[in-house]
Amino acid sequence: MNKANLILMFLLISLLNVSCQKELPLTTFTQEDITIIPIPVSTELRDGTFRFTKNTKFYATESTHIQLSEALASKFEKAAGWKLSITNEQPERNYFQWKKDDSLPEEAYTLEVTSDVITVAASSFSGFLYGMETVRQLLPIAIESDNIIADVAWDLPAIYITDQPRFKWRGLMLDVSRHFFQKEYILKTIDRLAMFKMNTLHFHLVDDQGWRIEIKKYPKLTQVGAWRVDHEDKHWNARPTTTADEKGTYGGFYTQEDIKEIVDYATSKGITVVPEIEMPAHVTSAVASYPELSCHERPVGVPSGGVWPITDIYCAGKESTFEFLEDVLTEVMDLFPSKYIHVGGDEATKTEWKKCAHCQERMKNEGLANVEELQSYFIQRMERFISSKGRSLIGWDEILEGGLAPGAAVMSWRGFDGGIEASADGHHVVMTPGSHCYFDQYQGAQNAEPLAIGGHVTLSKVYEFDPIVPGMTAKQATYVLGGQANLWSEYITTESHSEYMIFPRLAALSETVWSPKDKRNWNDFSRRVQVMFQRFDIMGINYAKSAYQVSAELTSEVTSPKVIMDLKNEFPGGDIRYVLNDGIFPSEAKLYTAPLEITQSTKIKAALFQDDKPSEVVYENIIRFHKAIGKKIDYATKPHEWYPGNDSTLVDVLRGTKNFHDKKWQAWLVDDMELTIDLEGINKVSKVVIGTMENQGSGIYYPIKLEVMGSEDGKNFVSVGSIERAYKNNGYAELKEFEITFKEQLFRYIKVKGTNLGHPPHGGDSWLFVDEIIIE
Ligand code: TNX
Repeated sequence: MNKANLILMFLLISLLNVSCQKELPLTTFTQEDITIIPIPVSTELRDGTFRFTKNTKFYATESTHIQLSEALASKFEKAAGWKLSITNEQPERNYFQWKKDDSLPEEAYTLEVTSDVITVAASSFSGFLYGMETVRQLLPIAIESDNIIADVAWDLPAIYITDQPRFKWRGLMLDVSRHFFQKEYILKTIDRLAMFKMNTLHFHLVDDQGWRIEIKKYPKLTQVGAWRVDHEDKHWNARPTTTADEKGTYGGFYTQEDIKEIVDYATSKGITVVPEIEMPAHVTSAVASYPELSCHERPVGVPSGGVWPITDIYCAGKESTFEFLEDVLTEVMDLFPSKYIHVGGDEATKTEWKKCAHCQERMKNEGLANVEELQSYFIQRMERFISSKGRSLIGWDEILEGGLAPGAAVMSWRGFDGGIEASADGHHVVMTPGSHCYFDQYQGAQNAEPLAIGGHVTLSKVYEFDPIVPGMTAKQATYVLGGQANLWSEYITTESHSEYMIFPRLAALSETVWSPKDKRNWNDFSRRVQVMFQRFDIMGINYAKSAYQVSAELTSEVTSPKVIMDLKNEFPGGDIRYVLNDGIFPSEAKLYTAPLEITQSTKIKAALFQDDKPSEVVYENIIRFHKAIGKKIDYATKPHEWYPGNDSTLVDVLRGTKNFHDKKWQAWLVDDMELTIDLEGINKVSKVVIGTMENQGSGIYYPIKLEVMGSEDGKNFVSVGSIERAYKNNGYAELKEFEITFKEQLFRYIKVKGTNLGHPPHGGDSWLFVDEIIIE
């Protein structure tokens, strides 16, 4: 090939190259495209577009800025295949820069994007980090990809954002005791917390079922206390008690090296790790390791499942207990630089303290009137130790009982009350009420969700959370540090299940603790979080889609019997379609536009449709009309005052759910149920169905006997059938219909007797729950 030909070929190849790298048009952005979560304080969309190309540079001179530049550059390396350069000389055009602005508060940032330059300004590391996280969320979702994605316009809108958090404690608690989670998962979760501008990981390292942190001075805590007999195949509350001589094989713990790695990594993501070392209760794992820490000093096994009440607690009398705890906390404080050290303090049943000579002597010497004051002595003593090391104690709201040490902070979990009380007394408070912040509870209909502990904390419920409670004074509000979600892990055995419980609820929580209250808007959040779902998809996060589940709100009228059925899902404006009775689903499904009026027994199937396809979980129900609807019930034994229902609860067509607080149930505690229904006329009767529930973890048991009797005059009854069912251990929440059928007879009155188990074999009282008595 001669020289001229060579040049020609070279030219041709360059031309080809240029045409392959076809220029994508610059994206034009609208307000709709801005979907940042948590929503910033102010956002001003401007004209213009910044485009990242393989030549875009980061201009960074300080080490923290270089570190953050590298973090974003590595995302581009994975998703775009570019190695963006970081330079300490100001480039001429198309670059990303960091500006120190000491006038901005801690954690605040401003972000200015022009078509040429991206500028993040802040006064602290966290501020710069959050500015970068906002840039990340303004970039196409492809930025989350670990594989190169072609033909992406890596564009950002020209924009000006000012932003800062509403609260300074924005937390998530991970319980790694009930189930152990690998270090790698903790690191991954830290990343995801930072993405939502959360800044606290509360690390629940100690509980009855496992001690999870290496303590050099007490090696048995992890040799013994980190391992339990593997009963993972059984429901948490149906696991047998283990003894001290059984070998534990389920568990794990973090070495001190692991902990350092976690803390360092968290620091690089603006996250403080607050360790929780429980005391005086929730410590069976420690007592199993060193029995002398308890009052009774008997060897015990590390429990494999639920323990209730919790009586194997630390002895508050012996000095050696306090020496042990001070040693443990010294090692813990060396590892965790956090201001706050969490000492638990919850759910101590103090029966041993009442019997223990050491505890009694302590009470006498210290002038303590009762065991509650002894708990207060315990916590106050730990508070003095912790504050002598320049740190502050935080504990669950039980630490308020019997008086609280002045410098201590309170985590309010039994509702908001503990936090209200503590803030009135000048204590700092973190709000974590079960009603809004317990991510171990169901986020959708119980029958459509993986097994959880109970309760309902839906996405929109989390979104309603506010750490400042109406009625708090302005002064009290200043003591509220912020809010936190707690993920207890009794029922969470895998990382993917843990993700399912955290996401998307964490997104909702982040907005409640970061964004100004007046920016909160459920409809707008619904739109933004659904874009976030696409990001989660690319990130491989197993998030819950429960907000797409269709549920029905049913009301009934019993006089001229009808049921009004209102179908909905959590996000507004959904395309819900349904079929009734023998309609074929989904092909014959009709668009739902208004509540349905149902006047006879009806089957229904409904779901949310997206692109003409129903979502995975289909709502199904059978509304069953029967002869007793609205009829008068004469109760020989009244239901308990906590579940009184009303005159027609048992004959209103409406069925209860596994959420036993749903007001569709009547319940009897220890007492039997006995009632008579007046059909107000002679009827042909051949079947009686009694709807019940079992949830042994919550003390609810099936009846051990049901008997049905009929009468024409209300005086002379004949027995038509009965069912006996002996108590059986059952770890699950279940709904069951007991059906008694008999040869058709003429009756006006139907008497139903349900025999309560009374007292379950392992002690306590039992509830008998009934939602409907169907007569056919
Ligand atoms: C109560 S919240 C506990 C935990 C359980 C949780 C289950 C708190 C301070 N104590 O030990 O795991 O309920 O929701």
